[in-house]
Amino acid sequence: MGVVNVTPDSFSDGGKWFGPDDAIAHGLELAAAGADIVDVGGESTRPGALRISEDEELRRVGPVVTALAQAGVVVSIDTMRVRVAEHALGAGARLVNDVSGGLADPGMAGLIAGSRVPYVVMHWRGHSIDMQDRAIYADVVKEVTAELSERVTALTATGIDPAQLIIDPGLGFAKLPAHSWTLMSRLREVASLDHPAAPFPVLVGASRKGFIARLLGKGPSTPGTAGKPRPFPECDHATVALTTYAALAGAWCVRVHSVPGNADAVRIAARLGEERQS
Ligand code: PMM
Repeated sequence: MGVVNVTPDSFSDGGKWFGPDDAIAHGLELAAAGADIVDVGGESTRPGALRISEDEELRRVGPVVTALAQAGVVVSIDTMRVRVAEHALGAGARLVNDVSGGLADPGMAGLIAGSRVPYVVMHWRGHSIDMQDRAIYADVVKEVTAELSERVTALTATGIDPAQLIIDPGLGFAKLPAHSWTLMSRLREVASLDHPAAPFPVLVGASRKGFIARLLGKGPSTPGTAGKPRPFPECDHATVALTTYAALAGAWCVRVHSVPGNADAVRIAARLGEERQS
């Protein structure tokens, strides 16, 4: 899954594809480079980000979803809002990626149940403005899987088919770097939720996240110290390393900002997986 952030301020590539023409060209480029899905989002979710209005979100993503879908690209809409998801599905999007797992907008579950599209349910504890205050865990794997299990139970109770659901540990969302590393290293446990339909397909969004930038940056990596994180675009080789690991751990999809190295890593892992099974 290649990412098109139609935002002026996203975590890792904010402002680069803010105009619709640049965003559309970038989406086509990601698809040509081997992305099976292009994820279009209009709202930044970097830690501390303020929300934008629904109309502004629609204005940002509408033309991009329409043009990419018309060009035959499989488009995913990255939104927490039912109205944006509905508009995007009407414009040809085929998957809804909701970082709030249905918690931000009570109308989302009804749309997903009615439209039967695949739906990414990410682990989320609250909006970006203060999400890092909620990064408190005694056992991060246990708590994230329990909270995702609760979401899956609530969503399927509204009529969503469990086969529509893809789960995501939400790396960096209400997580300190140590939490993201633990979750990343134990992806198979994340997939095995306490639900009759488990294991679920897992999507991993590690690309250019702060936990990578801090590990590879200069100096001490403890938040609040003078350690300087590595700039985000320089984290792409490390992202490929994590993609290889995720794919070998059985992940269904990786959400990445730069496609070529990651597409190769997925194919390498698939080939190794075949070999292990033979
Ligand atoms: N991360 C971001 C945005 N959307 N969606 C899913 N499912 N998983 C993620 O980890 C995720 C996401 C934030 O990353 P960006 O702003 O750097 O693209």
